[in-house]
Formats: sequence, C-alpha cells, structure tokens
Amino acid sequence: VTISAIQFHPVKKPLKQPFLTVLQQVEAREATIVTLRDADGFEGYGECVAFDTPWYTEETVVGSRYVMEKVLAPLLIGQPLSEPADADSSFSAVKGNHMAKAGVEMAVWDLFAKRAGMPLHQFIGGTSDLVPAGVVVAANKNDIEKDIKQAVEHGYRRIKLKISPASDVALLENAVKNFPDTIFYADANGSFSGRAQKELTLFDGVGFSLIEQPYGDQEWHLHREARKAMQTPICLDESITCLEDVKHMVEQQAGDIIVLKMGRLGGWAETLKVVEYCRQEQVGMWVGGMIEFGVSKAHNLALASLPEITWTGDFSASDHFWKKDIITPSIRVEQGKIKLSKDAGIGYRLTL
Ligand code: OSB
Ligand code: MG
Repeated sequence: VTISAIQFHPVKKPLKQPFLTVLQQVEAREATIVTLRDADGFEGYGECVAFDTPWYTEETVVGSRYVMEKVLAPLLIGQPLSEPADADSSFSAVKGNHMAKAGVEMAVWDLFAKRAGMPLHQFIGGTSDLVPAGVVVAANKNDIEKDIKQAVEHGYRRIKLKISPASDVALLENAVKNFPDTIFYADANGSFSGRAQKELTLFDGVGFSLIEQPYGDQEWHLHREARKAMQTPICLDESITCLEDVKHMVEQQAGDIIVLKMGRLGGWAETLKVVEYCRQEQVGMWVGGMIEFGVSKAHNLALASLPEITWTGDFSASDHFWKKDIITPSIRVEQGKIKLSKDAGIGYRLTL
C-alpha cells in the first residue's frame, strides 16, 4: 500500500455550551481533519485533537498542522506500507508531537480497514458492536444535580464529574447518592497538585468508581501515596503519554486504571501496545474524550470495542457538543449505548 496524497481540512465550531475544567474554559473547538488516499483510490480519515493553545498538552492546532504538513506527510507519501503499523514506524525519527502523528496515523488505519472491506472495530479485533456511553458534567457547583438529571434522561449511565480542591464534597456526595443506578467518575485534571493529601482523601467517601489524575503529570509519588491512602481507584490520564509511562505507573504502583487517548499516545500502533500490556498486567482501561469531532470519536468507538476495555469511556452523542457534527450518520446514544457502524473503516462519511 502506498499513500499518494494527504489533505488537511481545518474545522472550527462553537460548543453548544462552554466546557469548564480547572485548566480552561472551552467555548469553541478547532481541529484538523486528515484525509489520505492510496494509489488504488482508497481513502482514510483521521483527526488531530490538539487544542488551540497548550493548556492540556504542549501541542497546538497551528503547530500540529505545521508538523503534519511539513514533516509527517513527506515521510509517508510514496513509502510502501505492508501493514498499518508501518506508518508509526515511518515517523520514528520525529520527537514527540503525538497528536500530529496520531492525526495522520489513524487515517492510515482507516484506509487499511477500508481496503480489507471491514469495519475498523473488527479490523483491530473488537468483539462488541455496542459501546456504553458516558458523558462529562463540568458544571458549576450549584446546578450539578440539574446537569446530572439531564444526562440521565438522555440515557447516560456513566457520568464523569470534574472536581478540584474547591468542589463541595457534601454536595457531590448527595448528588451521587441521589442517582444510585449511575456510575460516577471524578476527574481532577491535576488540580490537587501542591495541596495537602487530606484535601484529596476527603473525596474518598463520595462514591466515585475512580478518581482521574488528582496530581500533576510527573507527580508519580503523590499518586502512589494517594493510592495507598484511598479506597477509590486512582486513574491516570495526563501522565500516560506512551507505553513506558504505563510500565512506570505499574512499577511505581502509582495507579490502578488508565485513560487511553490515541492523540496523547501517538496513534493506534502505540495504543494497541498499551492495551496488550494492560491486559497482561491487569491494569483497567477506558477510552477518554477530547471534546472531539466525529472522526476521532469513530476511531475511539472502534478502540472501545476491544474486549480488554471494560470501563466505560467518554462517549457522548454527536449532538452533545455540536449543533451539527462533521460526519454522517451522526453518533447517537440509545438506551445508554452507541451502536457501531457496519460499514468499512470508521464507518462514517465526512460532511465537512
Ligand atoms: O481531562 O479528560 C480530560 C476534554 C478535553 C481535555 C481533557 C479532558 C477532557 C474530558 C473529556 O474530560 C470530554 C469529552 O470529550 O467527553
Ligand atoms: Mg482527564
């Protein structure tokens, strides 16, 4: 297989509602859709999930476009690929820039699945075509119950609440108790960094199934201490940028569960290595969200179809963030689940 052309399509859309985290208030999303084509006319689609400024990772929309166009595309075009993992290998001389790499690499995996005439989820070994949905409630303290109620009415059975040392623990505890059939995760985005451990352990009794990234990316020892002090499983997101980081987490006993984000890990090849390692080491896994458009979401849904991935991920419907997504059909949540497409590759067409 030889990639003969790559195109980059900027997209920008306002969110229906601002997405609040301790790091950033996101009101609009800018991303880059990657389309590539091989000599036989097959196509593949990817999406680069870097944000416009480096508030979540170092990469940016503008920087990742430069790397994709000027560095990665020339390494890929004209190179014979015998399997999709060869795309990642062809980028091996390029340091970092995982989101740029993933944007291009994921399109290659889509193209290979399309050549094989298989849905991407089957192509990578997925066994389920129904993926449980999960949504993030990044609400202000006071109207948290209203947002939870609305999410439950939309069919979500797993809700992730954004927390910080400023969160009202009693209010959260009450909210979680009032929805006994809903699974709650908490995501701190590193906001307990520099705080006394007891500020975090206060949240142990809330009833969260896990607490995601209480401390900073590199604060492995603090995550290790938190894990020893708490009943609630510790889950790492920002800390996990490659397989070596997962190995480090296990050696340091710094976490029980990880969030898989193909953008942060650099694409399918590295992610599938991480999945295999976590399966062997019995590390829990789920697929995280990046407030992304449908192309990235479709890749994530394929990933979540793997039998090793047992925790529910950040999977909201197309109409959760967007008035109109960039794919057709749009992603819908029915009875708390998303049905995967039977069509080849990611299974969705672009409506850019
Ligand atoms: O920390 O998981 C995070 C969105 C953007 C950047 C970081 C994170 C998030 C989310 C997921 O919380 C939101 C989603 O896409 O469902
Ligand atoms: Mg997170």
